[in-house]
Amino acid sequence: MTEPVDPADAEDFLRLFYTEHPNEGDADRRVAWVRAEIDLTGTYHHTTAELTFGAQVAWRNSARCIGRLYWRSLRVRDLRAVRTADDVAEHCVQHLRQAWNGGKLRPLMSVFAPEAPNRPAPRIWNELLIRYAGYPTEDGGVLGDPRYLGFTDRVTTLGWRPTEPRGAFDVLPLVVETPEEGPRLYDLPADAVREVPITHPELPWLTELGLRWHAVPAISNIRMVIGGVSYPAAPFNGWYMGTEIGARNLADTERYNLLPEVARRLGLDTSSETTLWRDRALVELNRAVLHSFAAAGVTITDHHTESDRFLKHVAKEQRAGRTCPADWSWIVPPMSGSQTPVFHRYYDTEHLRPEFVLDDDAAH
Ligand code: HEM
Ligand code: NRG
Repeated sequence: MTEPVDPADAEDFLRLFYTEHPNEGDADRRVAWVRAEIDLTGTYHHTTAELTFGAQVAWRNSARCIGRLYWRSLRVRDLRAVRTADDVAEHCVQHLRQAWNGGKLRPLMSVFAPEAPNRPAPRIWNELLIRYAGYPTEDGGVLGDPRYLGFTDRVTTLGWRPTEPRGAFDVLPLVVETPEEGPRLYDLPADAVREVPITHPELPWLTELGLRWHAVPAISNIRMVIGGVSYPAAPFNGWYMGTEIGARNLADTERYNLLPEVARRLGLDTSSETTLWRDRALVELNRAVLHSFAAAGVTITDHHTESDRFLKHVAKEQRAGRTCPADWSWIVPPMSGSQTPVFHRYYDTEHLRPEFVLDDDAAH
């Protein structure tokens, strides 16, 4: 059961809000009000301005995120009154449509009800709103995304049936759980799931591989904690950095594992690691991802540009008198690390709040 909010956590956040909003008036009055509210109810309500700022700062404090230069541009949908599974699912669909914005992706967050003492909140089981199913095949392999074998199995047990014939890019249903209703399944409508077919600027055969990826990366299982109040369902999105798709999702041996096939089609010598066939195939696959998103008019960024922007952000934060916590092992891109400026330095690792927290039990 949810513990009451610690008034000291609330006060820390409110003082930060008023420090960064000097025109908003008197911090002491608001702190006194919130302390009384916590005494009475065990929790308190953020104003919409506090919620928006709290979400922006949770992003600003995300040590693993290279995309933080634009933290102030995050738009927040205040959906704290939404409680039924049907409504949560419908608002997630609307979130995807608004984030899409005709291909010019908008950083957006939808905040559903927070946890309160004796009042558990809705939860979204999916790691991201859009993910592809993984199915075991008869020859011991996997069709689709191997990372979601377990999740696909769980939703199948709950009653989900994929459209036949099954494919490598079948969009999984949303699973929304409320205390009253238990877990419920929702198929996403096609117009909420924008996808980009992967083609290559010079290699026509790459199109034949039938690869695609979804345009909007919307993390949906990370808890946001602001001033002691916990928001377990607050899906958010920005846009992709190409390497997330080309160097991880499509390339990891535990995911789509496409480098052997790309290397074979490129005619590379795969008999020895010293030919660097993996590295050569990786570059072409990543060029294809960036080329395809650009051709489709969908926002994406490359790891060199994003690394530059991130260091601009760190410098800007320093000028504002703040530290910028960063986790080197997440910030450095998964290819050509030493060719990006983020590789060649250390970062502050201090933990700051408001924050995003990945619960152990959230990894469904
Ligand atoms: C992680 C880029 C927007 C919060 C990441 C990662 C990248 C990235 C490359 C590492 C992902 C991985 O290796 O799996 C970007 C870009 C954005 C953006 C290019 C464009 C605007 C956002 C927004 C938020 C956010 C809007 C929240 C409001 C996070 C968090 C993580 C993360 C919490 C860590 C995820 C985890 O622990 O699994 N981001 N991001 N990012 N980002 Fe961003
Ligand atoms: N690597 C994951 C997505 C993680 C978050 N990345 C972002 N977030 N770009 C993947 O699906 O590849 N964002 O909010 O933009």
